[in-house]
Amino acid sequence: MSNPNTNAADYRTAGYCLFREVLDTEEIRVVNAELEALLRDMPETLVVYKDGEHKEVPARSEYLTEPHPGKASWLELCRHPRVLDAVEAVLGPDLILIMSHIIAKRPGDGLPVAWHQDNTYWHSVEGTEVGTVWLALDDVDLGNGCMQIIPCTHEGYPEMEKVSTGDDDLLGLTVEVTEDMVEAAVPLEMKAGSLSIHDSYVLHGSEPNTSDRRRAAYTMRYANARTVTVDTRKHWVPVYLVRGEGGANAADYIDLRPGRALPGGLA
Ligand SMILES: O=C(O)CCC(=O)C(=O)O
Repeated sequence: MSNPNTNAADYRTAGYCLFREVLDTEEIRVVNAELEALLRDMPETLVVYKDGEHKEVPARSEYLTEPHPGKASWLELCRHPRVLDAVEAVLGPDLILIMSHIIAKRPGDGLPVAWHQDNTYWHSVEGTEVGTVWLALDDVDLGNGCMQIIPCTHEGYPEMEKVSTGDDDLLGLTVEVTEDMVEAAVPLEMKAGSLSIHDSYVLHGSEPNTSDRRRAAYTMRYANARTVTVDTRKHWVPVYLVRGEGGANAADYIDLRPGRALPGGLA
């Protein structure tokens, strides 16, 4: 197992870090029961962003985007105090939740995710202090297609050009990487309940799941509300203030700080 960087203090230079055992076994069991329900009720088609456009495609368990605005349990997970403590350690005390996505690769079937940066997909988000929590819902390793990161590739915040993969993978798009870059990639192997946080500019991706084990993760995306603004007229889901102060666009965000009730009617 090679996870050389597990320290929040290295996040700024490496572009990622790991927090082990953030959720306990019982908490993960409850989240996985919710996931099973979602998988059972999956519609035949889903609208996803693929090949540079939104399109309707046959549903897959990698495409479960934005469960949080419509379901209390996913929204509560996004403001779980221990998850937010980890986010605060890298992004500071003023935090907005901007998106989430369940990416579950079935045994022997999961789609690969080609090398990419996140930021170039999010035109409604302005600023660099944006990070994704990747919460492992299963034990993950190279065998079942864990996420891999190319450290330090966020340096200078480059906006890399996207090119078609011409292949069947999650995004249909990738960026040009050198052999040296690929050799530097770090597999983020971890147990269910652990999480990594990666910068929105750092290169990352994953291989298909060729194992007989599922590989599921819940990605929750946060930003520093002081330095990042989200144009909620263009953004496709509500933005939630989950900790601290909301900054210049605070009036546009839903207040979900500790003690605040969930939006009306959410079960
Ligand atoms: O789950 C994966 O393999 C990739 C996740 C990813 O690209 C992301 O969270 O930004």
